[in-house]
Amino acid sequence: MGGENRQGGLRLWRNARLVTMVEGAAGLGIVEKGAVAARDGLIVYAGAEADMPAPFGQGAETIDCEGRWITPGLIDCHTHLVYAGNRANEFEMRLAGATYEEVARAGGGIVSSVKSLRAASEDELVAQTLPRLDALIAEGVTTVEVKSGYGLDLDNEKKSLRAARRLDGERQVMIRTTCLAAHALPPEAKGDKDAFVDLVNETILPAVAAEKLADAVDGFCEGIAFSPEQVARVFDKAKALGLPVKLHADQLSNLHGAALAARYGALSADHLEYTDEEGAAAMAKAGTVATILPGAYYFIRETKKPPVDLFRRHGVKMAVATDSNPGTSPLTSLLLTMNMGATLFGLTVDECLAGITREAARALGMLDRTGTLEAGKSADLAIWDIERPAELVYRMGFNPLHARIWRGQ
Ligand code: DI6
Ligand code: FE
Repeated sequence: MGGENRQGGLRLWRNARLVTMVEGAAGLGIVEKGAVAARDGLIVYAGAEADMPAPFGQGAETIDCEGRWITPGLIDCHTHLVYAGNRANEFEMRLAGATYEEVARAGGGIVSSVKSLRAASEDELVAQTLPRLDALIAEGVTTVEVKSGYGLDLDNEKKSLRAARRLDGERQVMIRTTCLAAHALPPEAKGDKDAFVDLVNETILPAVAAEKLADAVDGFCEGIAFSPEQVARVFDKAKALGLPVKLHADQLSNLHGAALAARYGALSADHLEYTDEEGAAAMAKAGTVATILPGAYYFIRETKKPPVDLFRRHGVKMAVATDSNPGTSPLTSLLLTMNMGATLFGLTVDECLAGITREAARALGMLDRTGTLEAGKSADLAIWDIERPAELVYRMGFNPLHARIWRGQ
């Protein structure tokens, strides 16, 4: 059987235990003695092996999973994976007692990553990003969201997004790109945030949209970044260009970013340490996903936890992601991220696993294509050498991945 033939052919993973993550099913949607069949890169059956329609078993290339667990391929729905250099020097300064603000005044912070990114070519950016992407992939990740936001001018935002778009040509992975031009004020803006928002709206976003470089638009709503009014202007532009929005909201203070995101029907609001009940209620009403980012909380030694109980009570869906970035979360492990979410914020195992599969897909507006084991979705699977799903959340620095399947391969 040739490779081409196989690609279109039927494949069957049998003798497996499934974490289907199907919406509405109890807990993780577990199926003992399960099977997954795929054709043309799509799942055609996922469920009990005994109930599988006979045609899916006939002539299929069959893989005996020997009782291993299968989950949907993992999804990291919030990363700043494309950057140049690193900020280990700032980490050392902070360990020696400097604050984040002092580091920024000494020429560090986001602006130092802007300098490095502007100096790097697109090829260099791709080359520097691949090891980080490979670390994610090694743990069964099949979809990664990647933000710009270290370019902060037209050419460099486009360069970042082009580098991000190239990643799925280099590896078997689905990449979603997000334009985060409203991330920080570049030095040449000389403190004029409104004028920079004009540049974002009149120049950067239209070009990015015209060249189809971004699947969504994000902003950083914070005292050290942009005000709710400035973010609203960016969102108005994104809507006019037909792009969905997301927001870095309430990370360091409560500017009511969660409610702002909800008002714009955002796919997600992210961080949310300082979000209040009004914000949680608004998110629930709008169907805006709360993306929990324990890596940043841990790394900057934040003490205010996101209001997980409020999200539960109001029925806000929660995703969990690495926020992989050089300044506040140099983290490239979704497994460790889940452990942090559970240990630091009290997320349950079910919430953690939903957060890196189904809810992460929802946060990207991709729930119709991935995030659960269901017929019609992309055959993106992770097969694990574990006895029970809790092990994926429980261990630290150990990778029990047996195999990663991307689009049936
Ligand atoms: N919030 C964060 O934690 C990162 N960006 C953001 O909006 C920080 C990015 C950095 O320091 O490089
Ligand atoms: Fe972020």
